[in-house]
Amino acid sequence: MAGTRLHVRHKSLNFGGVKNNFIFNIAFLAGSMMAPAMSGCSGGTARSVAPAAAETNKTEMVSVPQFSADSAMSNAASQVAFGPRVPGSYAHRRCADWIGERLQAAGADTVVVQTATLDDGTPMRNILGRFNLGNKRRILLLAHYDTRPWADEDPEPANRTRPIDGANDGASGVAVLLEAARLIGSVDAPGCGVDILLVDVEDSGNSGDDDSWARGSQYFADHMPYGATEPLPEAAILLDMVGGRDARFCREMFSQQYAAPVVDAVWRAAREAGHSDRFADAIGGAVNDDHLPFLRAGIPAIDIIETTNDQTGAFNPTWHTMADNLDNLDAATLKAVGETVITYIYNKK
Ligand code: 1BN
Ligand code: ZN
Repeated sequence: MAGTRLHVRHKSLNFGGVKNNFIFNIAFLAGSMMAPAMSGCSGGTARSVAPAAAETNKTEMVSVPQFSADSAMSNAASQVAFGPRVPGSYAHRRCADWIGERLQAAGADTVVVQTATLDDGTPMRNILGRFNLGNKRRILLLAHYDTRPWADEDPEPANRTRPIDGANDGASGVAVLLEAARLIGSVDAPGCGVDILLVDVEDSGNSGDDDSWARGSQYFADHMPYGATEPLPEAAILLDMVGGRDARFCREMFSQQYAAPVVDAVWRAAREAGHSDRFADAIGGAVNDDHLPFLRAGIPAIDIIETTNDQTGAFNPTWHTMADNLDNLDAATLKAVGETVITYIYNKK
């Protein structure tokens, strides 16, 4: 088939071991997460989670549409061109409108826009594009589109009150997911339902205040816009900072601890797509990110995020600095992540 790659579909599920060590000094999150995440994984929530695929040893060929790194880069450039997407700003509103239009144009069955005013007066808008609505077995893909109002990690003190472009931290995940939406909404639809969620108000948090991060996701998890009898997504995959130069992704620690089968399946998809060099079979840092509200809600959720950068030992050196701009975005990284996600989705039934 033109524009597609053929892959072997492995129909067995892998359940990896659970590790229990923490870095990034946010181990206290584990205590608050343990009960809800564990009960969700054992099916103890009010909503039902669709059963995992039956385990068999059969393999079959599936066609995987071709992810365009050029389109992804152009998606990132469009976002950066709006200016910093700081909640409450004109650039942020225009970017949110544009995301909704792009999901419609990609062929979403419906686009749900969730708006709220948060406690401190911050206007919030989450945008959800739903594909293959007839399919009850669903995967949720998400990324935040807001950008940090302050470059507070910038080496130059004068820059630390300035807003960032957020080419990597914000635009990269959205860029990959809008390109994925284009493929998923095309004639070459995958065998599962896909929800693509662009969340707001992730990045206005303060260190020392865990709940001040990922506020759009917290709101979404508290107000999931699904029908009363609709199963929750089987898995959620967060893309955050997926465009760093030569980035390598390790298994984010909360993801590995609470959603190991999803991590395994995504890392297997990376291998099938030829990106084992980018998706290392190693444990990375633990990050207070948009996947945590979903884990707490009982949805196995993982975070694809760069946490073991060679220079910093943690995030990309551009993190929360003025250098988080288009010049430092790596098309090859976007491609590796995009091909991995698409391979994962098209191997799902
Ligand atoms: C990820 C990208 N995050 C912010 N920008 C989440 C985070 C929260 C990272 C607290 C470090 C500390
Ligand atoms: Zn950030």
